[in-house]
Amino acid sequence: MSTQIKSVLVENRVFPAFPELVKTANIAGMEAYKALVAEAQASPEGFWGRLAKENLNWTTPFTQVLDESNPPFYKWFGDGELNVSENCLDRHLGTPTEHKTAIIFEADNGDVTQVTYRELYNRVCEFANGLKALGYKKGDRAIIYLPMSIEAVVAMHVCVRLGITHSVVFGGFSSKSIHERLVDVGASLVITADEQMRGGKAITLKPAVDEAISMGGCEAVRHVVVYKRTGGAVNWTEGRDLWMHDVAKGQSADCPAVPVNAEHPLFILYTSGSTGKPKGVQHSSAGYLLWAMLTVKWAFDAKPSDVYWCTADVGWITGHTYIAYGPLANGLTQVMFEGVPTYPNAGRFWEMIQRHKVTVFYTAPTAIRSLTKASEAQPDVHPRKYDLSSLRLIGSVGEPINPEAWMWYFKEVGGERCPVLDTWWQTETGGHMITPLPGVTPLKPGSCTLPLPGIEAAIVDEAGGDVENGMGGFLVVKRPWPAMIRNIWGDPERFKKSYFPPELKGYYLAGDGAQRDADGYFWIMGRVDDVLNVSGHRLGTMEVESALVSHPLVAEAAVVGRPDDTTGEAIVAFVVLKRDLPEGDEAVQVAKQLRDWVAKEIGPIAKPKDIRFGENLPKTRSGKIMRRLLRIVAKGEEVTQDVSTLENPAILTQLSKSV
Ligand code: 6R9
Repeated sequence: MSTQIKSVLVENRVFPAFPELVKTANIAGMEAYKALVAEAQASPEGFWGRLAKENLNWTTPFTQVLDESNPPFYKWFGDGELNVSENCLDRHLGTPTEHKTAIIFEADNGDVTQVTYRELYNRVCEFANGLKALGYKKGDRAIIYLPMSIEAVVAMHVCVRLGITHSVVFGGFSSKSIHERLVDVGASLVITADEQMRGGKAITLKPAVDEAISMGGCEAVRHVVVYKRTGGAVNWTEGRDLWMHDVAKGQSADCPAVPVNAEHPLFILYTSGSTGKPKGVQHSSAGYLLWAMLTVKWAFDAKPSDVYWCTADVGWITGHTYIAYGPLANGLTQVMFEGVPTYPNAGRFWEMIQRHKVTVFYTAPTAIRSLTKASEAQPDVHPRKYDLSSLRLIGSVGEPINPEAWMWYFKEVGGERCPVLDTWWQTETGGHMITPLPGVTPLKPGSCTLPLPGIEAAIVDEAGGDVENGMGGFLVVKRPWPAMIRNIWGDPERFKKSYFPPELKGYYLAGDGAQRDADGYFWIMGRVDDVLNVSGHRLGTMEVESALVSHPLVAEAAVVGRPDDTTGEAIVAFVVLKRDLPEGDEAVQVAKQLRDWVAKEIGPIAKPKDIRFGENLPKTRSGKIMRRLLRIVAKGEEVTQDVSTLENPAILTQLSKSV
């Protein structure tokens, strides 16, 4: 852990909030934001209690807002009861939203299916009644291994409606990952599909579930319910395997939601830590829902006329909060997409925005960077070829968005009319934490700007002391908030150790390095373990990457440290160019150009010692660059670790060659 992470990233451009949004947004203007911040500071419990009463439907109202008697095991609204699915579906029945489109689903091949809130409710109820008939009940755990589909949202709500805790496993994960999660949560139910469609190809799902169960230790599993997506051949275990449509067939379209305690585990979602096996992040029901609902209302400025589209997969936290729960609680119409951004061509996202008249678009920097690259190579799929005039807000999540990518997104996708919402948050935080608000925040490319009302984010040193603006440190949250992680499933000790280290005064430790500028804006510098120390100078990998990416030849770059005898650490840069892979002398030339460029942008200290060119970078299926692997490759060592979560394992060989 390092204390003096020094940021040398300088970004002076500021884009004031658009006047129209300052007038009409759900939080309209800086004064309105400051009033909420002040209300939360004056009385956190009064603030959260008011919002929980105003926004959620309770079957049993709470009398206590926060129970802090056993930190960090906080309880929010702990004697209240409600049901999250009821708060997303039933609440709209009998209102104008009942017959509004809830989901516009676009399949990989372009087929479009739509459901209204009423239809979604009916489908959830029929399936829930079917599961009830099979004996599933509150307290059970289910693994969901489904492709992006209306059925995935239905399956999540079916569980929640019955008080079953779900754990969604991303469709790209291997049988080994499913097995680990099955065993860890002690699931009695698995909901999967025969296959999924991606980029014109059918990819099987059920065989991975069959294999996972056969690995043993999953005796609790009673049924595998299968959604027939393609009709591809599947092996069938009689008695255990059931078709989803058969489970729902003939069931009543009304299924009263089971009230659960506010703290009832809504879901467990696994995320990788820096060491050890993935952590089962356990979320609550009421506190999580409150934040999912409010952040969609505040950051995405939810309006009844919106067509909202979050491109994340439901297998990630973004797909939970910003597809399955937040938008539905707000009664929004949302687009859901089965396929990949590059099929049938790299204009797919823009074409879909045009087709469905999307108003709010939320995606990841990695998608933005790769589509920038594609549209420069193929002018036909450049965003300017499409009518994107319906857009009013564009968001980003998952990693720092470098100023160059931010500017491209702002100009080419948002037409300089739409604020870019760079939302910083984590699986553990449940929802947005530090993010611009469309009607409030002047934007600076590359900064996630200011914390949301009620979120006491700060930058501290390793003793938990505040660091001054302009100095780097650990990003922490000083007070508990309703949507925070409640536990690591089955491992309270690891929960305490990972997130509330004793030296940090009980603050929540995010694991990211960050700094604030003179205006109090937050600049995320990447994971704390991604901070480099070169000759005693500390540099965020993000800063070097930003410098590289701002070079006209560079599409994408990842930077890691490698132990070095003289400088402590040396910088190794993995670079994807906007043109063909350079060879021989040419590669040497380009590498020199890039080194000089970085020296000019940041300073000679940031010059990468070693530059490697590749056609792509190793990424997880959620699009995160796997720096852990790059560090091994940078050292010239062989990768012996499991690379099964990697999108493109072959790329490692290419990147092992120095220029
Ligand atoms: C929502 C999500 C969390 C980590 C987080 C940070 C990085 C996410 C970011 C960002 C800079 C942003 N991260 N959003 N870094 N700016 N706007 O991605 O959750 O998968 O748990 O990842 O992602 O490093 O700590 P998760």
